[in-house]
Formats: sequence, structure tokens, C-alpha cells
Amino acid sequence: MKTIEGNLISKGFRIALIVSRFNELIGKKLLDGAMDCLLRHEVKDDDITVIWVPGAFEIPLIAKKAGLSGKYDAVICLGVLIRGATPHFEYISGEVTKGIALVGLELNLPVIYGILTTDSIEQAIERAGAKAGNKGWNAALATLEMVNLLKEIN
Ligand code: DLZ
Repeated sequence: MKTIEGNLISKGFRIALIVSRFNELIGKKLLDGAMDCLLRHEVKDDDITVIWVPGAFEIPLIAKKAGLSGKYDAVICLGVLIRGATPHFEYISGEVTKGIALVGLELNLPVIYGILTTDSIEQAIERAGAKAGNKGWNAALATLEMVNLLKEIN
């Protein structure tokens, strides 16, 4: 039996992080978590590019642009969508989720989904460095594993 899996050795990886400015306070916490994970796995600060976009809806286009540039081994998408009183949340979260998945498939590149979709700001805070961990950290870890996994398969 042959098993293929990605390790977490990450020296030399070049990573783009795309972060939504909407709900910026929480987005910054996700970014802090992702940076902590990348740096502690020996990704160099100089090899990390952070790109801010106005809102989560803009993430897929910029993820595609970053991916197409050929400068990155992976793109991490970070943002926070909080349900409001109108159906806006459903429309935006559906499009963002589809868009991010599509970019990864089209470009054959790890494009990682680090978007919180929550019912309340409290739930978002819990997932951005409080009692439910930091989903930015988790997204970065998944990124390192995926870059290595693709290398293994190739
Ligand atoms: C408009 C909007 C709303 C209502 N909520 C959020 C949100 O919770 N999180 C987020 O990242 N962005 C939100 N936006 C902004 C949209 O993503 C987008 O930036 C604008 O509709 C402009 O295209």
C-alpha cells in the first residue's frame, strides 16, 4: 500500500494572504494567527505578502490575480462574514465560497478558505483567537500541508 500525505516542512514557501477589511478588527486577529503559524514553520517574513481587499466578496478575484502571477506557492483567504437582518449574508458567503473553490481548481494551486461565517460577532471573536482557537492559524497550517501534498503527488 502506498500512502501519500503532506508534511509541514515549509522552508522557502512563498505565500500570499488576502484579507478582507470588512470586520477588520477580527480579520487582523485571523491574520495574526496565520502569520504566527507560517513564521513558526520557517516561512520567511520576506516570502509572505499580505493583500487587503475591501470585503470578502472581492477576495476571489484578487486570489486569482495573485495565483496567476506565479509568485506564490499558495494563497490564503481570510475574512469574516457575520449574518445580518437581511439575506445579504447568504448571497455574499455563497459567492465567496464558490469563488475561492473555483480559483484553486482553475489554477491548480492551494487556495485556502479561512473565512469565518458566523451568526454573531461573539462567535467570530471566539474563532479569532479566543475560546475556539484561531481559524487563521488553522488555515495557514492547512496551506503548508497542501503545498507539500501537491509536491508529493507530483
Ligand atoms: C456589504 C457587506 C456586508 C453586509 N457584510 C460583509 C461582511 O460581513 N463581511 C465582509 O467581508 N464583507 C461584507 N460586505 C462587503 C462585501 O463583501 C463587498 O465588499 C461589498 O459588497 C462591495 O462589493
